[in-house]
Amino acid sequence: MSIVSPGFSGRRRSADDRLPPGQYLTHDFPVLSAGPTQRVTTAQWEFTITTEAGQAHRWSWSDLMSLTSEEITTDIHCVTKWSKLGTTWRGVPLDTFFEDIDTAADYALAYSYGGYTTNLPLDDLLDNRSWITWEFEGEPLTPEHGGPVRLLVPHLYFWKSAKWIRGLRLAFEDEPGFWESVGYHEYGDPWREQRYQGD
Ligand SMILES: Nc1nc2c(c(=O)[nH]1)N[C@H]1C(S)=C(S)[C@@H](COP(=O)(O)O)O[C@H]1N2
Ligand SMILES: [Mo]
Repeated sequence: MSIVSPGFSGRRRSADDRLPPGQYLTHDFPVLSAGPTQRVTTAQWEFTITTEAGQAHRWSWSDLMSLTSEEITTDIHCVTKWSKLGTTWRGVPLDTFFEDIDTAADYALAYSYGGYTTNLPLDDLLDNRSWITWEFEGEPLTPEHGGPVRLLVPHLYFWKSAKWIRGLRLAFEDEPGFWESVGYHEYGDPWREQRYQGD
């Protein structure tokens, strides 16, 4: 299955229309990591969703591989002002993981191997807008770009797309993640240019 996300409509929209305010186009793929590149093998990798009631649901790499995946073509926007158009990924929508999860939580805190965290409203993970991904442009995700598995949330600034994703903690209250706690915007919509707190 191939998914074309909202905002991506191929050649019919010019690159300019697809560039949020203050962003410029890049054709390479910059690496931005707050700490060292994590080296996680697929055998070690595990993904856990913990509900507000403390119930944990876990998926191994082979569990992940058994789920129906799709190809995603989407634009991505980094808060440091680069945007990259028409990137292609393979992944499983978060909706799939939430099928059997009983939650009334409003927020999710994504956490990664290495300790990185980022927060977002649970709704933003659903409705086919966010994916657990392991391929970029048809190749396995490199460790520098978050391999073996990263979160992809292309409608928000790219710092929300946690590399080396390890799990999600669901809660009734919003808890700032790594960048959010040092002044980045809690939501981070590139179209509203929500870079920093107060934007
Ligand atoms: N685990 C982790 N995920 C992360 C980061 C990080 O430092 N650690 N940086 C974020 C930021 S600020 C950006 S712009 C993107 C960069 O992804 P890339 O290195 O694949 O371009 O990853 C995001 N996810
Ligand atoms: Mo970033």
